[in-house]
Amino acid sequence: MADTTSDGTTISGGHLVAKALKAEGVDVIFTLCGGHIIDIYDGCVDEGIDVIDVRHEQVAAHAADGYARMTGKPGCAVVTAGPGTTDAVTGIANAYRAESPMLVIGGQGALSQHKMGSLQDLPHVDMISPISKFAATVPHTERVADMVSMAFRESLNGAPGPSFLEIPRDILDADVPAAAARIPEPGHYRASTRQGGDPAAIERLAELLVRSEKPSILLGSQVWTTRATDSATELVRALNVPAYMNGAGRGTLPPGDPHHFQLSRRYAFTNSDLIIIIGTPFDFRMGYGKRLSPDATVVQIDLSYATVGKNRDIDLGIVGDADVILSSVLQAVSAYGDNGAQGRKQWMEELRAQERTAIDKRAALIHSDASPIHPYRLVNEINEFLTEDSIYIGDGGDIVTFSGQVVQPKSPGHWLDPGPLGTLGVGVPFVMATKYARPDKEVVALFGDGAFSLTGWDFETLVRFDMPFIGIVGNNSSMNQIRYGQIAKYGADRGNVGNTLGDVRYSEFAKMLGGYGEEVRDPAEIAPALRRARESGKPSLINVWIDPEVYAPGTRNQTMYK
Ligand SMILES: Cc1ncc(C[n+]2csc(CCOP(=O)(O)OP(=O)(O)O)c2C)c(N)n1
Repeated sequence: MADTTSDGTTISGGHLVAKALKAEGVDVIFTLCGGHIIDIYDGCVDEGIDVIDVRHEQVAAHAADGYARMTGKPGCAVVTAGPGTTDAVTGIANAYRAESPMLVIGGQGALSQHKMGSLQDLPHVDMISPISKFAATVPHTERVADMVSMAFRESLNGAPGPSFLEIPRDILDADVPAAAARIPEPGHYRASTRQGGDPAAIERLAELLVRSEKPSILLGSQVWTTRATDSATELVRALNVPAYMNGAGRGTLPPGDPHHFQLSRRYAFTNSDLIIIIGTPFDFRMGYGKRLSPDATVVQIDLSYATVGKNRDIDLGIVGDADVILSSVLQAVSAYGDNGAQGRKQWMEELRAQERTAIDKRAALIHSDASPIHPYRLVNEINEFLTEDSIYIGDGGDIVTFSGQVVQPKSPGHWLDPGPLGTLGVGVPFVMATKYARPDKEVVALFGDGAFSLTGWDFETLVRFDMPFIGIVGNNSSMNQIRYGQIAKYGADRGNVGNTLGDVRYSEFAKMLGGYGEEVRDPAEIAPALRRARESGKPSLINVWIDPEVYAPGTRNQTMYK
């Protein structure tokens, strides 16, 4: 603990917030202004913390989430009391389900007017407690920095997630003696080690792997969260294990790597004798674990004790950091003279044949010349456009389901999707966070026209902060993922209720706000338009007119509800 000064100087609550953010390494806040929070801005000016001001608080919260995913550091959004905080709720909820560490600071009426009906007074903490890892009111100016660091510690406890602090107006405004305010010292206010697994469990997993003839491994989001890319890659290569990737784990292995598999997961999980699930829960994306062979030995590794063994029985559960655990397993495996890698060649070939069959099945659609454009053609063009330095963001329904099958990020940490909350509208804020955190990277974002509309006005913020990116709208003038299920259930006559949109030329919207835009109706024009967007050096929207009458296999099977 280090008191900044003991010379009698005073410091305000707003400045204490900024000092605590600085101690955490936060270099930017995403925010929309309000009278309750102006003192925080003043503190940020002094501490050299950037202020990115957006047009909707949902965007601020999603951007804080995206920043955390990109940097590995908690993100921060600052929003005003009442509607400012309620607007941010969706972003907090999304980060909660996606296990993304961030702090949202909300304004509040003055404590001196507590429960008197002050402007924008709401029970924020009660509202946000169930969707955060920690939610509290700061009761005294002296406690401001201490509670900010407490919120960060809680955010990073186990599987990470969002924290919320409400700081009343008079607490932010007041000055206290600097010596009385605890300002925790960077690196000294939480554990300095990562959580490793039980050594006996590591030995057991090494033995299971060496003995397995048909193993498969799923590298989930926590592989990226814990930066386990190298240890995971080394392990699957050393042992010759097929790897599937989901969520932020996509890109752990580069496309073309012999251990990289994508389209044969169901076959692998039905036929494996050993299945290792790393850093992803048995939620709907995993069919609640029901699609794993009942005969397989199942191992689950997760940062959260509460996730391991949830919804499906397992044979070995290890709680801890994926990188630490996989590195230890690698070491344990090296003790075996023969790790069985050669014996798995045939299993790998069997899976590769499954992948080839799946690729052949859709080949005609991938190369379709139809207009309106087939979504498979669009997502394939995008996949071919991506470089090792392109970070891909998906925000939409059916079109993003298509892209999940075809688009392969070329590098780790180069894939962003909302996560299990399935929140439409994350795209523009994720672009903002990514361009802030990694200005050296190209950002390519695919939107559904429905999804883009939710937070699209913040395209203007991207223009204002000079954040060039390549945006593509897969425009079917509908909310197709929902429309499909409605038509299937209620028939064509009644199925189009509440799910159709206007024919909006999003290229014009981009141009109106100072960006670059093009309309594309001919599939041969997709690639040239994407290249021109890249060359424009501006935030861009390429509005691609896709066929509203075709649907992704995942949508047709309604897998998300099964
Ligand atoms: C905030 C939010 N509201 C509603 C939904 C439900 N929803 C899921 S997919 C979808 C349709 C999205 O339409 P669009 O982005 O145009 O993509 P498309 O399915 O047409 O490809 C909707 C409304 C959601 N996931 N998130």
